[in-house]
Amino acid sequence: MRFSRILELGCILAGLFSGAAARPQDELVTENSSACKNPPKRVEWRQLSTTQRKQYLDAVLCLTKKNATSGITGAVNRFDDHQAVHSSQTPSIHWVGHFILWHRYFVATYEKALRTECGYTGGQPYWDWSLDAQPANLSSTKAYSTAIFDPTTGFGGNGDYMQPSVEQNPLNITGNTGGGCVKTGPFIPSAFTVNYPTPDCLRRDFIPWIINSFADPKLVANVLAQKDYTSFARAIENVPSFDQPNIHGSGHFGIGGVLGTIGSAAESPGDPLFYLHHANLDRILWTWQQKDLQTRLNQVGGPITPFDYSGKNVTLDFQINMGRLAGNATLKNLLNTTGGTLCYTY
Ligand SMILES: *[C@@H]1O[C@H](CO)[C@@H](O)[C@H](O)[C@H]1NC(C)=O
Ligand SMILES: *[C@@H]1O[C@H](CO)[C@@H](O)[C@H](O)[C@H]1NC(C)=O
Ligand SMILES: *[C@@H]1O[C@H](CO)[C@@H](O)[C@H](O)[C@H]1NC(C)=O
Ligand SMILES: *[C@@H]1O[C@H](CO)[C@@H](O)[C@H](O)[C@H]1NC(C)=O
Ligand SMILES: *[C@@H]1O[C@H](CO)[C@@H](O)[C@H](O)[C@H]1NC(C)=O
Ligand SMILES: *[C@@H]1O[C@H](CO)[C@@H](O)[C@H](O)[C@H]1NC(C)=O
Ligand SMILES: *[C@@H]1O[C@H](CO)[C@@H](O)[C@H](O)[C@H]1NC(C)=O
Ligand SMILES: [Cu+2]
Repeated sequence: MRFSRILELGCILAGLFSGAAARPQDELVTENSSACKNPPKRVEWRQLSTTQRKQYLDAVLCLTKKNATSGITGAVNRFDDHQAVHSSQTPSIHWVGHFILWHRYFVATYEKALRTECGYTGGQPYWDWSLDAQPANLSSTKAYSTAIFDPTTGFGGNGDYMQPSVEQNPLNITGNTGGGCVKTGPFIPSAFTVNYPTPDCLRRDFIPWIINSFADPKLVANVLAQKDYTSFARAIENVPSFDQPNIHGSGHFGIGGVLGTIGSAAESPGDPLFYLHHANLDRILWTWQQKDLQTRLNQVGGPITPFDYSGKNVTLDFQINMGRLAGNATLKNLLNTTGGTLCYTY
């Protein structure tokens, strides 16, 4: 299994930092219908005006100026807090039945921080990469000239090319074009540091063939065609191999490649683009749910332990933990995005 490195990496990091990790809050967050009156609407990045784009990017930078509260060693600010919580749970939240709902709660928790702590008034934007992929020309770099990478109104672009060492590329991923620090946009080294687990610049490492094949609209259609939650959850991650594309890998490896921040399983939320990538995956879940709400607001499944497809499955009362970022929530509470535990729509 080629991706096992990713899990191993997660285990190593979790082992290193678990001693310092915050204990979860005692409260259990439950649904409260009166708590969601005006759900913020999440829109595609391109639908925001340039003023709104700046407001969003400013709110992200604002989070980096507020002191950490997660209690996790190495997290300096509120942006790092989120990355550190993801990192500490990496080995138990991927290739499991709760993968997509854990990340749903995670993105919503970040969105809430932007809104309540940094005055952002919109919903968490998403990046629909399937609009940019060129599956008929895998060497095309067109996806990287889209608005999201704009040097002044977007997140900036690629890093300079660096040749990865054999150790840095255990999965033998081909075709990386960057790996250095991001050189344009709001997250350049003079303005932004990825503090956790050790301070570094934000790195990007575009790989055209991955964005063009993994973000193929046909793959999205296949995920949306799944008949039940268990098969949906499995289709969105697919198998851990670069020989078989999966839409979850599109943003991670099309942007993060071998050396980029968002290509690291544990540290990927160190790239602010992570939240736009995962909001799009969440939108795909939401879209799938809309096709049969009665069933799809009440159904979960898939393994509790990564890849354990014949073992125990998650159930509606399975609890998701956000460290000190938010209280525990059940999967049942996370199926409805306007149920009160969550409050947003698309
Ligand atoms: C929160 O969820 C975690 C993980 O599912 C669980 O281990 C923990 O006991 C829960 N905490 C509370 C207070 O229920
Ligand atoms: C439900 O949410 C409303 C509005 O936020 C709040 O006033 C009320 O106390 C909440 N009820 C419970 C039971 O938490
Ligand atoms: C934030 O942390 C710094 C460094 O530990 C400290 O000097 C400062 O007082 C803190 N600010 C607030 C508002 O707590
Ligand atoms: C494919 O993309 C490459 C790189 O952008 C470009 O040079 C080439 O002309 C494209 N090929 C076709 C058939 O469009
Ligand atoms: C990557 O390449 C090295 C050297 O050729 C090889 O030993 C290793 O098994 C390859 N790893 C994978 C995951 O294919
Ligand atoms: C978990 O779900 C899978 C797929 O539906 C099923 O094959 C398996 O038997 C279930 N596991 C248990 C322990 O019930
Ligand atoms: C989600 O929960 C809210 C609050 O309980 C409820 O009003 C709404 O109908 C639910 N959504 C769906 C699609 O059932
Ligand atoms: Cu993740």
